Amino acid sequence: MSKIAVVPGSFDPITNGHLDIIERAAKVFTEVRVAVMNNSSKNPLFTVEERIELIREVTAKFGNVQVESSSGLLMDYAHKVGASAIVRGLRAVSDFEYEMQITSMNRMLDESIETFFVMTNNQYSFLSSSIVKEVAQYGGDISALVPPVVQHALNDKFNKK
Ligand code: COD
Repeated sequence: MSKIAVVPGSFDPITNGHLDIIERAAKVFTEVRVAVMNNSSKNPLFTVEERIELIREVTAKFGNVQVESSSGLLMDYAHKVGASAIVRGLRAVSDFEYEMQITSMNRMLDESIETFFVMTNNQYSFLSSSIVKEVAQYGGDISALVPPVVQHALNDKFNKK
């Protein structure tokens, strides 16, 4: 039986931490849908299309990962694609409160879809898209934090500004 998991996020841009979670999900589930949620409360550096393209390039090697965007509720999207699970990454205790809040809300919206938490590889436990953008903006070395294609995209963004 096919088991579909959704890995949702902003992915502005995708980092090695995100990739680690997607890879772990792709090993367990038949199909993974990475959902770039068009979250109006954030002011993104990359357009949704740019984020999708970067994620597609770095996840193509897994074979069972599809990338799409959605602008509504996550649970509506998950229901629409027939997912049985949401997979989220946990970095540190500080992630727990926020994750508990959104998971409880999502469960109220649709009890049939379970949320699973995957602990990141220790080497990425400090990593976030915001940190990567800040270091890249001031010319720091981010080669250990993001795939090369993302590093180039960040350099292009900041060199243009
Ligand atoms: N290691 C492991 N995991 C990581 C790392 C890392 N270094 N960095 C990030 N992650 C994980 C995060 O914990 C998360 O699980 C995922 O990767 C994506 O992270 P982000 O930061 O790109 O995305 P978020 O957390 O901003 O995504 C929030 C959503 C967009 C999913 C949320 O706002 C949402 O569902 N919006 C849609 C509207 C909705 O349905 N709202 C109701 C629920 S409150």
